[in-house]
Amino acid sequence: METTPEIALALLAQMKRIRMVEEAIADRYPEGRMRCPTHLSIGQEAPAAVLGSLLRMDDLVVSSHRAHAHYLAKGGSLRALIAELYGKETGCSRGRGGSMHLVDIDAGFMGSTAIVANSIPVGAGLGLALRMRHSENIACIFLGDGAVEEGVFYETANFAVLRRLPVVFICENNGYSVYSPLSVRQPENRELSSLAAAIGLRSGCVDSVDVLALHAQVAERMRAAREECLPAFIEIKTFRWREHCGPNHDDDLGYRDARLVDYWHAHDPLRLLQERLLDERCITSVGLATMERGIRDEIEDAFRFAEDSPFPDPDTLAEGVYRADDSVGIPWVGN
Ligand SMILES: Cc1ncc(C[n+]2csc(CCOP(=O)(O)OP(=O)(O)O)c2C)c(N)n1
Ligand SMILES: [Mg+2]
Repeated sequence: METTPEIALALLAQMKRIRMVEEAIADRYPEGRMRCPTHLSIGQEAPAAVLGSLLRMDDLVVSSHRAHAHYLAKGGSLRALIAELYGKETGCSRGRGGSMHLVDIDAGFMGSTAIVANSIPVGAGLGLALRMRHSENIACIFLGDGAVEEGVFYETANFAVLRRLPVVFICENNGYSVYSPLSVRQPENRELSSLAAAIGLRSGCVDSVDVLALHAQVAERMRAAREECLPAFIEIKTFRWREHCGPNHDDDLGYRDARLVDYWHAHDPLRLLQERLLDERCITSVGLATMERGIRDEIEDAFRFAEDSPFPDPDTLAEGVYRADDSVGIPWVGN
């Protein structure tokens, strides 16, 4: 698929939106009204934006603890995300789940969970359901490099290969599981994509610095996965800018080499894409300001909505996320 100027602009808008939403969350977090742990994707917006542009509305997605970007890029409601962080009844998990438990079934975002790797088999189950119904849709599983160290990843990958499930594993490799770099978790020179390839997944590794190149490479791999109906693993090299959990920077702790941090700040995929689109006159500085104003308005609206929404009635907490009369079937998969 050719990465047209329209796609490039949509990628820029989505990445900007994700970053501005998360910066707004980080700015307001110290007010103490978002009482859940929050894992931000600032710096690593590119994989979510690219997948969001390539997945169809009726493809299905699962993710894990760092899921705001995936949820938003798949079309999850921003108002319901912010209300969830505020613990409000109007949140996407009715205020019961917080930042790590996002869901928007209408958008095909089937859920994110806090236990590393535990949404991986759920994604394969969605793929199995799609295959059994001869659907042309795919299930996309977002996971981090740390999740590849969980046994359930291997069981699920094996099952997906065995049953030729329409499943794409998107591994955001930011090089760290909390404070531990890959170098203390995996033998030297081992690529995660080679591990996945050894199990039989169509596998490859791509860099996210050049967002348009990333889009073209992922588009080709997604096309193959869809048309040949073979499960795939796409490792995307990326970098988180803030602390593992929370709104702050933690580079003073020294667990990441300063040169690595400097490299990624100098090669911010979002800034590089923006500069390129300005250079190539795909967008003017006035157009950019209009884009930013629109996003800012949307964010203001979402925070106002969250603040004005009620907390859950304590007597209803045992109801869980879905009310008894809610239809929770997957519209395209059937009940
Ligand atoms: C089963 C399990 N073990 C440990 C944790 C604690 N934990 C939360 S996030 C995380 C790191 C995961 O790293 P990665 O998958 O690379 O995702 P990233 O945070 O880098 O996006 C860990 C160990 C957990 N939530 N679940
Ligand atoms: Mg990681």
